Amino acid sequence: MNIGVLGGGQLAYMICENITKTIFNCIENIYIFSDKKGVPCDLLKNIDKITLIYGDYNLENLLKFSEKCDIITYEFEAIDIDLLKNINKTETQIYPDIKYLEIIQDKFVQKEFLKNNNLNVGPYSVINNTDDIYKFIENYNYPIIIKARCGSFDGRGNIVIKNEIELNEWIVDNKDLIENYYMEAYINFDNELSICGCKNKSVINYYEPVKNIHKKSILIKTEYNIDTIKVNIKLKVKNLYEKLLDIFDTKGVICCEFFEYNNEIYINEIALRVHNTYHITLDCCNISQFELHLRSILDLEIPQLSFIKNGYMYNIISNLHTKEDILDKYEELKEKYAMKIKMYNKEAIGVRKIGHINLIEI
Ligand code: AIR
Repeated sequence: MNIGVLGGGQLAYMICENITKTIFNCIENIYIFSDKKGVPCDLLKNIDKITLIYGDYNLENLLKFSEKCDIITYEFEAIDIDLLKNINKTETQIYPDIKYLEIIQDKFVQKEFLKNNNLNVGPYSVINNTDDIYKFIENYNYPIIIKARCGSFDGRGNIVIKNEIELNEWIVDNKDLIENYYMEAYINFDNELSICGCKNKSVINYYEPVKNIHKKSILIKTEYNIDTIKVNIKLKVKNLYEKLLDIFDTKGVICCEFFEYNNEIYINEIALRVHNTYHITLDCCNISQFELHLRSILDLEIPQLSFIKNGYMYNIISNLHTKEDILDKYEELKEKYAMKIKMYNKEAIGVRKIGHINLIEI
């Protein structure tokens, strides 16, 4: 079996690092496609069975790439869907199925889809003109959060608007681009949670939910401990995830993020890929989400997913949450937790995830 991965960032890097012996034996090659050099996957270039292919994301390049692959997966979502539809016309399979990718690529369309399928989401609205924004604020009041509909992640493209002055400024700066955004009421959540797993041969497998902390819309910490999340909330998260995977019926890891507010949960966002909030599985679970993803797309057996250790994951984020910040926190925890540092071979440009640290309960 020849596998292709679109994207050469840290997620692709960790997928490839988690090729276990069983997986290694059932693949001939893994091809990684990246539109630039200087990416985390560059580190894999001398590894047996792994080949890096650099080029622009255009039809010619991607069709050539797909000819080498039986299965293609992706490690980021902002890929031109029309290019992928062309690959879909060939023998090569893409997982997760791009009909779901098309839905989630536009975060407004994603919210509409979830709402229409009776899956709980918070208040949101399209922005066709400034009147839409004023009306929304009349209903929900400040603050609101304006989000880029397409192409953004890690908090990029999210703007919290706290008052009229900030709103007017935003309108002036974005008046010609207003339709590229949609808005959400700011949920003053009690917790942010996520869950991740996959569906194979009609069976839905998932890890226990985890609790997350964000700063400026970017994940800085994930926590897993049996008692962290209330039992009734865990149940709601799992039920909602099962409903979601009944609809998103495809191979590959799918992650869902939630807000917990007043004993209710609301879907914040869905990712059709391995996810930062489950990097903790690398050191605290029986198998990692990366191995799970490979097993899922290759139709290999999926064991019951379980946490075998409590732990934390801290993101190392340039100009926001540095390695030193985390090592300072570790000083107080080092009696109880082992530490594993993972750097991604990325330059510290702007606010950017460049590594993570897992703390594993001893
Ligand atoms: N990524 C994809 N969607 C969300 C995230 N965080 C990962 C992928 C992608 C990398 O982030 O691995 O390649 C890009 O990060 P950056 O900082 O280079 O933009």
